[in-house]
Amino acid sequence: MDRYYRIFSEFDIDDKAVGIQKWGYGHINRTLLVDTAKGDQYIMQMINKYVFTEPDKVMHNIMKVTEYLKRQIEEEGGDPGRETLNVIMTRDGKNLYWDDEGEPWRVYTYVRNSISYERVRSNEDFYYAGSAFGNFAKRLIDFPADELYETIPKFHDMPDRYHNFDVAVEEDRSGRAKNVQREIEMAQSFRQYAWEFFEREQKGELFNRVTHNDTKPNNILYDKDTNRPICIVDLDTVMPGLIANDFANSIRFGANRVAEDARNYEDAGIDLELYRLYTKGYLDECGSVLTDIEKEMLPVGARMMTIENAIRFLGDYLDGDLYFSTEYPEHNLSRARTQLWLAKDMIENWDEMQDILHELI
Ligand code: ADP
Ligand code: GN1
Ligand code: MG
Repeated sequence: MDRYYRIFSEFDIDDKAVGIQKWGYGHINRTLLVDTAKGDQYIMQMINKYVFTEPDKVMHNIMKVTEYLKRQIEEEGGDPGRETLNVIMTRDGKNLYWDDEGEPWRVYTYVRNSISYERVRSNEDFYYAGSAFGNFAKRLIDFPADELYETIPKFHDMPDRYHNFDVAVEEDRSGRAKNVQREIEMAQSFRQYAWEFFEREQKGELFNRVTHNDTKPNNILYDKDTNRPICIVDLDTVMPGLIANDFANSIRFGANRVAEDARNYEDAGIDLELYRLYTKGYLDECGSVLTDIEKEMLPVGARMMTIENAIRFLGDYLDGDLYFSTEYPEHNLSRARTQLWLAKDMIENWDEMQDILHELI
């Protein structure tokens, strides 16, 4: 813990940490909440170098995007101190502090009076989750995507994801493959769905915008008093990407009938009402700035993102849990199963998912 106090003192804050605790349920970074003597709070995070091999590029993207968002928020008469992330610099003017163990740290102001949810509390919250990410897309619609680095190359490249999955099955580094033959077969049976975006990009029908790439509802901060979203966090994966993928991650995470890591995976399935509400919230905000094909592709993205996460979790399980943090040995398997069963259910409910989209566009 002493180490954390020392690291915090490297940032340009005229105050002193008096309490530091672990914060949030993210799978990637180490997130800490810092309480200070003056009664302020900060979020201090160690960026996971295994996942983000070039943290300086991550910070380049975050600085660019938050500066742009701040200008937009000011023009809208909003509060840039709360409606986007605010990076605190180090005493020597850097946006990252590299500690003596070679780990990169950053500090954000804590968005006061805010809360994030692992599971939304109500259907209404989920409508607003859709509108929050729709608003994020709309605000960034004119941002030049080529000013940003691709911080995790091929992040949502499905053919590449399947290639990596095949390697994980083939190598079976943890010796676990024999126990999950059924899951591997199921994942292989979804391969036919992997190509659609790739082919449409080749034809020029889909193209990169600036996207968040990790639109889980727990990356939204809601105002504790009004219950409305105020800020989108977790901007590490902000980079050029496809709109449908941004829409999609929320659906597979938040409109599943069970939690991402539930053990009763056979109950997983698409909650069509939550899917409808999120889609409505999303399109209410950004429908007017998307192309027709982008809108058509939203459910395709949801199906594809569910399969993507299934093969990532199952691949990591086979690798021996190297990427996602886990709390027990079968954690990644539980996650993979909820995604496989959700994907199966989406395929069975495909016509309904399409009909709902068409009612809304
Ligand atoms: P991870 O990449 O590990 O998911 P996040 O950046 O999403 O890390 O942070 C984890 C959690 O910390 C979030 O879900 C949110 O609850 C909280 N959080 C992150 N940044 C802030 C902030 N600036 N103000 C308030 N809470 C925050
Ligand atoms: C990771 O950081 P977190 O927990 O919000 C992952 C996402 C996955 C998600 C699965 C950089 O997100 O891509 O969809 O877990 N982030 C990265 O829950 O790989
Ligand atoms: Mg997060």
